[in-house]
Amino acid sequence: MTDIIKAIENIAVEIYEAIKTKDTGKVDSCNVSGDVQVKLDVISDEIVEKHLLKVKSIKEIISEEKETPITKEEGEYFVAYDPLDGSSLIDVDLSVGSIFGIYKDGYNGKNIKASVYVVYGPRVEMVVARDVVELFRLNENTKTFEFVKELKLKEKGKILGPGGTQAKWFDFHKKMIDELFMEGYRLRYSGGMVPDLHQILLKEGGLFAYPATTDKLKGKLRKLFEVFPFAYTYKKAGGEAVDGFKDLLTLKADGYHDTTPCFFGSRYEIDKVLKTYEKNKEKLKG
Ligand code: AHM
Ligand code: MG
Repeated sequence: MTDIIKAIENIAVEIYEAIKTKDTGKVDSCNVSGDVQVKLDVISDEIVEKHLLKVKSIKEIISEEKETPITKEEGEYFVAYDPLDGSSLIDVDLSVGSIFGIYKDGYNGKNIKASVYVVYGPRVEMVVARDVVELFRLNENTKTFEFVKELKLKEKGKILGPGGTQAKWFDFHKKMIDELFMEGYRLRYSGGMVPDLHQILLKEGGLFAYPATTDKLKGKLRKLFEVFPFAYTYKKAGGEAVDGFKDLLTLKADGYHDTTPCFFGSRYEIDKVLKTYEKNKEKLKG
């Protein structure tokens, strides 16, 4: 596992360099989920692949940018990654990130053993979740990551990141979000789940929601590359991660690019989500 984390540190340094120096434009193709790709998606994907394939303990890798995995002869870990999450923000110079889920025996929620994400912001930070959740910061002189502190969520936060097209929200979801704002929560949503979830984690509480919508009952965010890794991080930090009804890490993945509605946060907010969704579960059917 340490060798995988070391490889991710090297990947982060290289992707950050690419973000600073390469073209921010689009390519003519879409990825397997139909998202428009930018050149940096492709470059970042190549950087991750190059480094991870050299790691002995890795058996298989699968990228959000690719249809199928690459399998090796040796190794025990399965790594699912989103090389450049939030890349639609690259041309407006907002923060983006890389996400890695490290699995054993396949890619279901219960099989995730560790998760790592990197935020490319004014500074580069890396959060590693194993038994505990630790924050590291890139020292630009030495190109190494230095330990900053352990991260823990409190029972309740003050900020809210409500994703999904509002015109397509279910009425009960809209009411829940409105009630949270009326309780005093403040809006914090950039459109990049890495910086948005990083903010809630570092501010020690709050709620990020990417719900089912009337046009997309399974939400947008992908289980393997985005949802399971962050669910693991939030749970290890003392928070909760649910699909509205269940712990996200009890879910199976129906295909590599399967999506799910998801909510990450501290206990108070997730409790409200669970109660609201239980009361309204019939409305989500058909
Ligand atoms: P991407 O992997 O194509 O970048 O898409 C994932 C991103 C997340 O970072 C973010 O939370 C979400 O898409 C934003 O979606 P929306 O534009 O619908 O708010
Ligand atoms: Mg993504």
